[in-house]
Amino acid sequence: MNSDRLRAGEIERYLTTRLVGRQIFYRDSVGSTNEEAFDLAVGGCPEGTCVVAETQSLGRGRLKRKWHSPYGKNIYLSCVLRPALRPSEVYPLTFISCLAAFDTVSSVGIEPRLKWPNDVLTSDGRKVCGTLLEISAYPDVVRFVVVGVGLNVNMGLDDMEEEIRNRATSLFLETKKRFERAHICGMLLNNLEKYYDIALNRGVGEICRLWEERAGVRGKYMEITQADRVYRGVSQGVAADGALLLLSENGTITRVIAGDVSL
Ligand code: BT5
Repeated sequence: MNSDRLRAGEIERYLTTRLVGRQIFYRDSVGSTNEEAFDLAVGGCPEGTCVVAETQSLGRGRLKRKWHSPYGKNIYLSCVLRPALRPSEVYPLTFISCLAAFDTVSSVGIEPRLKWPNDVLTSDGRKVCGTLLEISAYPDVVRFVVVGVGLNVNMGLDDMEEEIRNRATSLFLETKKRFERAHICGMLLNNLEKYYDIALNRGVGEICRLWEERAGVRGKYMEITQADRVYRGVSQGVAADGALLLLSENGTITRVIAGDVSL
């Protein structure tokens, strides 16, 4: 199974989508699949176009953090979407990738947890997947969105750098089974389209509702760190635009739209 490849033809065998993944660019090595997808989007590629890679030398998280991308072990995927949304409505699309990964992880028998805004963890708090939404927009309309997903599939402890060894995991580490990445990737893309369709047909507010339901955050005490401050309070759930609502001790409700949650 170590020799499995993510090639488009392999992934297509598992696709049931009409849009997402109908064109897949397979790369052995890239800087970042998000960057490649961004360039393809600027060049006018069709909606649903994806880039997958065996490794990334500059895989990125939020705030220029590094996404560790050992060769041939995991899924590094980016998908171009062109939703007819206003820039202010686009943030909840982060949740479609988290929900898609959540369902994919569940389907192999692992119980996942969602962590606001962009992580999928296992029940002991280890990160199995991170997602990164990048946007190009005019003042009044979205031009395109790149949805990036890093899902750890066959990565073992030896494949991990020190920085993440205590906080990351993979489908393999959780189940002691190796997985065919093309199969996992196909399921992920099918799920991505399922949630994208919900966002388009029922509105992004419905995506926020589904995310909140799966995450079970309502009523939980949370601390959210941003570069220069910490928000503390009891979660009142997620607003229709994706902001996390926190009730602080003095009774005010704060809308938080970025940051890291301490669990
Ligand atoms: C994320 O950022 O979690 C978003 C990760 C998105 C990665 C995908 S891969 C395909 C596409 N192309 C890209 O260049 N990016 C996307 P953030 O919430 O900021 O979390 C980053 C933190 O996660 C790091 O600082 C590490 O602590 C941890 N981390 C890095 N690599 C990891 C890995 N492979 N597994 C688990 N945790 C990791």
